[in-house]
Amino acid sequence: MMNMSRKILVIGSAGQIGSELVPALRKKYGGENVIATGRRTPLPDAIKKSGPVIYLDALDKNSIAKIIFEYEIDTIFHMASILSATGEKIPQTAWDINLNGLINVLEVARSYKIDRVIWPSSIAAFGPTTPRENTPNITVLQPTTMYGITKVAGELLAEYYYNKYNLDIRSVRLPGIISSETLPGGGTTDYAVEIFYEAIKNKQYTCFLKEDTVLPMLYMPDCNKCMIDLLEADNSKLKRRVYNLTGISFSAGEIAAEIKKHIPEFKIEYKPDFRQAIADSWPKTIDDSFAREEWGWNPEYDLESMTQDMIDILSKRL
Ligand code: AKB
Repeated sequence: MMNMSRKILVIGSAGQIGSELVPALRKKYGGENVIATGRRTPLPDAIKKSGPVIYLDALDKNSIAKIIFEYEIDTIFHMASILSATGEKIPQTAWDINLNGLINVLEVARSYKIDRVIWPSSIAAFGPTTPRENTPNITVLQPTTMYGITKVAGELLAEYYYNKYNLDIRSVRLPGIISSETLPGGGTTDYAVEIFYEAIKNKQYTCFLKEDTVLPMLYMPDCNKCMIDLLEADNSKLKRRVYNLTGISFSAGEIAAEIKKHIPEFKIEYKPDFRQAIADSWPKTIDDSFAREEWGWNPEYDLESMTQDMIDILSKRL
């Protein structure tokens, strides 16, 4: 049964996912019941106008506790994170924000008896020693990026807090997210969003990954669906805290070809940079059968329908 009376705190509401997750949650649970927070990046107007907005630094445990107390929060989405490419430039900061932020949330959540915490892991938890095709849920986790290291440690913390303190924390290893509202920042899969903006504005894109680089991706409407389905999943059906998850796997060349069907003049060139090595250490395709079996995960978009939707939305806006 869906709990419609949640009081939800979203940490990291200005990010690529947060900026679309907050409106989706407000639509479902009511504007006043979803508290959007940010730290530095301004929040979109739509979020400012549709419900409460507060400053929050996840590194400050007391201010998390204050919001939980004042707003009687029972559910937390902890979305604030430094992504893979930025993480390689500032690894110590990535560790600090990603892991100290998470443990603060977990500590406050357990002491305030929070009903549920959702925290995304990533395909970055995998590394070069992981099988790259149809990567299983239970497999080798030896990432070579600081971002990936924080995700593996975070996954272990999630299991630890669940087993030791009975804190109901749930996680998915998100692939690259493709979205039209907010540009991603500092990730390796960002090319799959930038390519649409550049194709529409300039009819040309220089890709920082090689043409045949295949990565798993997910379109934002499916990502929102995933977050809400995971939140509402019946705990008795969940046999683990962390799930593999995927939408569509394609290469840089394949998405470029799909865009060309809509914008025939579109030209792409490939100039791989340091992010190529990160992409090469991640899976190409993911086995998400546990998510499908245990909480009914079933994405809607394929490469064709996602491309069509992105081009429709961005052509109107740009
Ligand atoms: C990144 O590219 O760093 C992220 C991710 C796959 O977690 N989008």
